[in-house]
Amino acid sequence: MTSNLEDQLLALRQEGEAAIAAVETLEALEELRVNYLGKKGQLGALLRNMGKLSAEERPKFGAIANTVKEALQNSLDQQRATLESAKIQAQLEAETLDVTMPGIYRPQGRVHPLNGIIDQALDIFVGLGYTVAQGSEMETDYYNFEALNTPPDHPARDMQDTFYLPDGNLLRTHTSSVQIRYMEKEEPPIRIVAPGRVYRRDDVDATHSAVFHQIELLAVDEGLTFTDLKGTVKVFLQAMFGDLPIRFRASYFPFTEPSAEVDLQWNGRWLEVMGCGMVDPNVLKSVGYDPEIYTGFAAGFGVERFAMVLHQIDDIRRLYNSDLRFLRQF
Ligand code: 2NL
Repeated sequence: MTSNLEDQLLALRQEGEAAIAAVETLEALEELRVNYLGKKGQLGALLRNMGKLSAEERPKFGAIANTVKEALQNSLDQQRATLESAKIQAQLEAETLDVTMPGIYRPQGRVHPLNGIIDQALDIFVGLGYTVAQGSEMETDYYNFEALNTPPDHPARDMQDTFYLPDGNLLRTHTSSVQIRYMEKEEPPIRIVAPGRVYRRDDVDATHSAVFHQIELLAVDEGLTFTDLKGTVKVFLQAMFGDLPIRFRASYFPFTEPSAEVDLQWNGRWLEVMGCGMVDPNVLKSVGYDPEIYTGFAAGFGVERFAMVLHQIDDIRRLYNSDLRFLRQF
């Protein structure tokens, strides 16, 4: 009886150790533990037969059963340690970062020269207390011309100069329309700067484009004079171009009176860079401001022209080609 049970114990140990050594996953190992050492496991089943043994046989059998249990437990612990470290090793290998691998090339973009000029100009005006205003590129005849004291027979209204849309609207020829809409909504004092894309029916050449960019500024308050205009324009131009001489030349715009053109001495030559003037009383009236109380000044310039002067660009079309060999220079 004893030897039979003993043989079964030893066979269980041998079979168990072999099975444990062969197992490849922690989950399968746990199944084996339950199978051999668990409450309803094989070792327990053999131990339940101990009752059939004589009083002398029992301690001997019990001692063997203990060594078998310890041996199996040892094998389980060992195999668990082996599998766990193999698992960590595999994870480490899978997550390894080879810092000597070449990186992924991500080309870096940069600010387009036109946006660079716009950013610079807006920064200067914001620094002077101006608010940036923007609006639609499609406009009505009223906001683009009529409210700006531009009579129906003015050459700017000619079909030859303006893009009219089939529905009677047009593509704005300046950003002044943004300023008219702003004045309609707000009361003085007003200081705004309006950057944006504008459209003219020009033949395209080295210095003309049908689509270009303009920045206009407008200030309306009690007591503003031409001196305020001159001071503002001078501060702005010197911040953009450096401490160079400037001069004002009398000119004409329908929406300002008096009007002037501003020249800048650049590389020893006088260069026309801006137009400006005191807001015509008719423009103030059209937005409901009393010209007996308020005066205003306004100015406008082309962004492309500034970019061409500052970066020595010889052809306006280079600004629109998106040729990286050109754009990388800025
Ligand atoms: C230029 C000249 C100018 C203005 C724009 C303006 C706007 C309002 C009222 C009065 Cl709402 N004037 N704008 C005035 C003078 C000149 O632009 O050469 N632009 C490229």
